[in-house]
Amino acid sequence: MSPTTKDAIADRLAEARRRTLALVEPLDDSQLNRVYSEILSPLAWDLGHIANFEELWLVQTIGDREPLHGELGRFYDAIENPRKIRGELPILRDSELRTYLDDVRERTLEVLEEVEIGAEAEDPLLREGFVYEMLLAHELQHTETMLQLLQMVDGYTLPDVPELDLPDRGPSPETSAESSSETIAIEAGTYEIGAGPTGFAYDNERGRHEVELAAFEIDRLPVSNSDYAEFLEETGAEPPLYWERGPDASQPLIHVSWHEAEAYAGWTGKRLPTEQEWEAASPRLERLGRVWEWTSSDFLAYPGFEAFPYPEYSEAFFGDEHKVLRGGSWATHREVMRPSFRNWDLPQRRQIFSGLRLARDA
Ligand code: AVJ
Ligand code: FE
Repeated sequence: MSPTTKDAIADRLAEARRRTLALVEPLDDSQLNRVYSEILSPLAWDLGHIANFEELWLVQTIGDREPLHGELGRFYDAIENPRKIRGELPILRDSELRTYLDDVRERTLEVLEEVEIGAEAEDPLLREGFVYEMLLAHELQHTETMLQLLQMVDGYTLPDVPELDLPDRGPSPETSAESSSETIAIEAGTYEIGAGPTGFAYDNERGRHEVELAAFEIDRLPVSNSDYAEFLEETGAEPPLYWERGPDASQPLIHVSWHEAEAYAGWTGKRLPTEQEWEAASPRLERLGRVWEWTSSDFLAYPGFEAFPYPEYSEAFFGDEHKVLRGGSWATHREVMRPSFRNWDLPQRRQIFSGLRLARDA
């Protein structure tokens, strides 16, 4: 692979890191170490985990080097260490943490010089630069998790830097009364679902396969705060998380659980789309990328699923416990948004940037 492509990878890794560091720049060490919520990690854990994941894949696995801190990696294993205990782990903190981030990156760049990452690379981890794409996606996904926690930090405001030019900070898109109730009709037929064989995608998006869908309708826009306000008034349901901060009526509803999304859809006489319906309709949907959209689907393996490169990324979460979300939110980097991307979470969660879009049988 040509040196410019390696340079491009190095630049993108640097850009993701600038985004990560810009997010925490306004905070001091005590805020990084503080446990704000049982369902989220202290920011210091996310930072150390980002570096440790990089060290594991780009330095140890690809570069065949020893880790910098021996057994430290086991405290950054997301499955071994549930979020509610992460504040008590002997993880790196303060200046040691910053040094670790820098030292791992230095070694990553050293290894990058040595490897062959072309389309013909023998190692499937290196083919088309897969492992580098995975690392980039991982860091960018963690910046979204960090933003979930940053919502809970009193007085936190996003630094005004280009790395954090998040869509939510732009002018709010106009919606007229008629456009918010418009639906798109999708014909019955066979649709292709999932990521194609080339280009970066997670294992859970493969293999691409056909599904038969009955005719259905789906809303052009996600449910708005003003739509939901009506529901709250009529039913006395509990408001979404952070509702008291004063939502802009025309903006998409955000911070609702799957249960709340289901209840709202039922109240309107419609329903949540399945993830297959969502993906089939995706080229025609509008206002994507402001809120994740809950679907009615459980997070399950596609036909012919093969775990790659490790079963703990997706396979460990398959089953009826987690529901799939599609699209992406204002906190999702555009580089990790794609129609086949499957996000998942527990149905009671609402600290995530989640809303919904309504569907119904035609
Ligand atoms: C895809 C957001 C559900 O946070 O558990 C981060 C992403 N995986 N590190 C998660 C992820 C490993 C994942 N979600
Ligand atoms: Fe992770």
